[in-house]
Amino acid sequence: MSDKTDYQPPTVWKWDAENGGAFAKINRPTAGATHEKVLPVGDNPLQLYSLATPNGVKVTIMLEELLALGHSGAEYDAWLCRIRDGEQFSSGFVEINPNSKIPALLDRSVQGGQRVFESGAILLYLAEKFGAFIPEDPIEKTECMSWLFWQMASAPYLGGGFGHFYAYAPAKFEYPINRFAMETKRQLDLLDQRLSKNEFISGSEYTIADMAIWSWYGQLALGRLYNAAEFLDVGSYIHLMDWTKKIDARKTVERGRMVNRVNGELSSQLHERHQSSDFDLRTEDKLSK
Ligand SMILES: N[C@@H](CCC(=O)N[C@@H](CS)C(=O)NCC(=O)O)C(=O)O
Repeated sequence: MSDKTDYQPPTVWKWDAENGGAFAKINRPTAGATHEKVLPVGDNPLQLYSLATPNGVKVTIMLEELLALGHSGAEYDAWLCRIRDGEQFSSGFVEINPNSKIPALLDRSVQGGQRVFESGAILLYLAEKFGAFIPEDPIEKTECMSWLFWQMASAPYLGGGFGHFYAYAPAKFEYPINRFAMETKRQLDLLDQRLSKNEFISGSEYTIADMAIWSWYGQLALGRLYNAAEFLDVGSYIHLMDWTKKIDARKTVERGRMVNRVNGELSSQLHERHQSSDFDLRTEDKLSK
């Protein structure tokens, strides 16, 4: 182990705002709004405030899937929330998500407006509202719920654990990288075993569990997260890779990934989405001309 340190925790922890990590500027030990700002609201029933991280993308994929099935009630305005600039701490955002994290949804089709936060809760809310992408069969439905909650509980080890120490921490520390690489590979192996016997995560149907898990583990396997595909030897999880590629080929997934995206090719960035034609007319390459 190369992480020799003479650090001794003090009796009472104190906030060191300059800890050097990639998110030092926005992290704070307190909750609540830091500034007053009203959120924009569009004409569609659903208002989404988000960013195209894995947690954001799982919701935009679901919305695009619902629209592709013909559910016009799923029309949505997607507004960009730049978390690196602290926009999740505005008073308007905190009203919709007191936890100050994207994604956050406001359903204006409900009397008085219904807020929904936590990406898993948003997926479940939409699946139940439209009766889609959640199995009717009680056994598959229960599997779907188990895997959806599995994703919500497991991805913090991948993102906040492995991803943070492998890609974002101010230095490469062997102990946490080893610990979280081991756990991430265990999770990948679990999914690979599940997918060796089932076409989709909850069984025979494509559901919100696939959308949630693909957004993290599928994108990791495709080398889109933390530049870690080789380090984690993702190609060895062959069933996971097959499932990943099959989902990646969906038009709805391509669209969902573009919404609220602020990096990559300009033609793949749709900062705000208000209607379906925006995918053809309002990507950053077109707006910057
Ligand atoms: N469990 C939450 C996690 C959401 C989350 O961690 N969002 C991140 C981006 S992926 C965020 O908004 N971070 C801003 C911050 O921590 O201040 C969910 O699934 O909705």
